[in-house]
Amino acid sequence: MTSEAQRLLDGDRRALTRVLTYVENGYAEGDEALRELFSHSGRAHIVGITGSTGSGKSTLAGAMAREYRKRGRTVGIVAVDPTSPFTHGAILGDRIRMQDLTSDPEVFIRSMATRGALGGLAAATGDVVTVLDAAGKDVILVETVGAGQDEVEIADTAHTTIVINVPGAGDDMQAIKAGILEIADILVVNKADQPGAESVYKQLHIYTDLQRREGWNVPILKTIAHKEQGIAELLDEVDHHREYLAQSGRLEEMGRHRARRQLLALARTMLLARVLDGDRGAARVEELVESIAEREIDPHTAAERLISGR
Ligand SMILES: Nc1nc2c(ncn2[C@@H]2O[C@H](COP(=O)(O)OP(=O)(O)OP(=O)(O)O)[C@@H](O)[C@H]2O)c(=O)[nH]1
Ligand SMILES: [Mg+2]
Repeated sequence: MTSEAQRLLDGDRRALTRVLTYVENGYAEGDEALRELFSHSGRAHIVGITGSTGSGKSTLAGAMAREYRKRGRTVGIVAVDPTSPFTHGAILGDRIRMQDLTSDPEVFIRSMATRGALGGLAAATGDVVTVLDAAGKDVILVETVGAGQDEVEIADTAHTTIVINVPGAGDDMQAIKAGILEIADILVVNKADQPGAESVYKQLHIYTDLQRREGWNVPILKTIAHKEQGIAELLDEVDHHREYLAQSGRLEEMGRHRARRQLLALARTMLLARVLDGDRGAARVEELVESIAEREIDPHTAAERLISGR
């Protein structure tokens, strides 16, 4: 084992910071660390927190982390910054909101400002989670903005997905429209101190009554994140969900599902990289593109030739 991975396992925070940087940037040192750390991961409970911009994801994550610490559990927080990595104020804001947490050695906060060099958002996030898991964090909170594909991918990584709703987002419940509610294991109405919260709460009840899911009834909780209200109940529901996953066999099933997805995604990337390797590969692609465009060959046959090297 490299000394860096060993230091991380021994609880060295600076080693953890460095390994995360390697992993996020897709450096070879990151791949090496991931290989070594993988067998040490798989213990953490991974919680996805998603919701629209400004719905209070970071505030809620901070409040949850404080409550977890009261319960003696260690925490990792991964904030995946939305669209514009350089101009967005989220990271600075998060620092201020979570300042008291940063002095706690048992809490580790990582804001990801950039998309991973290798496989886009989800791949890098999954690897960052694996590293924090191996570093011994009991709970890992992953914050993503509910804007499209990303939070669905997060639902694939998280054991428990919390979807935040807030009052004042219009009557028509954007989350319902966007289909984000379907990935929720727990629904939260944050900003319950604001007018309209009760109406959002009622709409969510109607929605979940219609949705009835096998084995798990999606709870709906009200929180006031910046006042740390409703947080203990939320943690209880996360624990409750974890128990449900373990007892129903879903936890094991999720592990297999994730393993299959990772294996196939990596194999696909590696195979393609091999086929496209070097100038010859690129030239061969251009030749085949030309042949398809000229209708001399169909795409299916062309792909077979590309792969078999004929
Ligand atoms: N009134 C009220 N304000 C809240 C509550 N929770 C969070 N806020 C405030 O809402 C604002 C946005 O909170 P954030 O935690 O940054 O929201 P976010 O979802 O992480 O935002 P992005 O990361 O930018 O998408 C901050 O000013 C918070 O203080 C709440 O329960 N009630
Ligand atoms: Mg945030």
